[in-house]
Amino acid sequence: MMFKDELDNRLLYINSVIKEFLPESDNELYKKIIDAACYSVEAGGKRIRPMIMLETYRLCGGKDEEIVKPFMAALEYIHTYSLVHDDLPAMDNDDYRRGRLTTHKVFGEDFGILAGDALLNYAYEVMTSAVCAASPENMKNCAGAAAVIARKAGIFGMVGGQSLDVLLTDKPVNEEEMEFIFNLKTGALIEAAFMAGAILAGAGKECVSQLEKAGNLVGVAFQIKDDILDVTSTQEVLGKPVFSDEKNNKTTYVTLYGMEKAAADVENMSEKAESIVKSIGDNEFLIELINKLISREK
Ligand code: GRG
Repeated sequence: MMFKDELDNRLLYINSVIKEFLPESDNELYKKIIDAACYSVEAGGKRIRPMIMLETYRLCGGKDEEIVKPFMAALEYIHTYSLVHDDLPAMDNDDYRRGRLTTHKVFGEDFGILAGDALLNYAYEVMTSAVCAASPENMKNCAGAAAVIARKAGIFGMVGGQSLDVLLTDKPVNEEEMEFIFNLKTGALIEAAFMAGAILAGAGKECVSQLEKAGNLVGVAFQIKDDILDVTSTQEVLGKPVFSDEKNNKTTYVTLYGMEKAAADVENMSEKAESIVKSIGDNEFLIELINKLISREK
């Protein structure tokens, strides 16, 4: 099967998993918060984090895919909460996300905050329920996956990276700070995806740590690519092309290192990530997915 068809098949499956665990209630009094929380999740997205998690579970010999499902859904809820909060007026103040109006634009700023809070907490509810429901032989792996996701989403992960990013808004960013932000803000949740799949499959410490490294390389390459696309995709304003770098006066990987090094680093990092994956096992789809993420044009 062609990669594109496989990708479409997996996307359909992952969307069904994400939908399966969404919160529901017949009580009308919950309606607005559930609608606001589900709105952003149902808007779609590339779903790369759950997709990667399922593939590393397979790569590490996992056989019962039912075990991974709640963790795939939970990681996507956490990612979505981060986007909902990132779009708020106090942060990036964006009106559009995933091709639709942002959550706070539709439901109000208060419910933008609450929808993010709801998704984050609900993700932990889904994961801890899965830990409690696991058979004795799976319980340790499920708890391990939940712990990794919690750490990578929090202070020592995405929230830590976003915090430094916010602190340095409109300030010059040095190499060390940029590395910190990239590793944590973007890298951490992708590392969590690589690691959680492996942990759920019962992989050993060394293998999980190798996949953490691969996740970091993919996450950072993904973010550098994002910065490259910011420069190459121009926007027409009053008939004149405007580069996004000029719009927000932001230090990016490209402004810090130049386009040539940025492109070379992306290639280099993805090659390293691919060779780590290949050293662990055979998963052609995961290799192609890594390639696709860094060669994307939007
Ligand atoms: C608010 C705690 C908190 C964190 C926000 C994710 C994030 C941190 C900010 C979004 C801004 C941004 C450009 C982050 C870099 C990572 C990135 C490209 C996120 C978008 O992820 P995709 O491309 O989005 O996977 P989809 O919509 O496809 O799921």
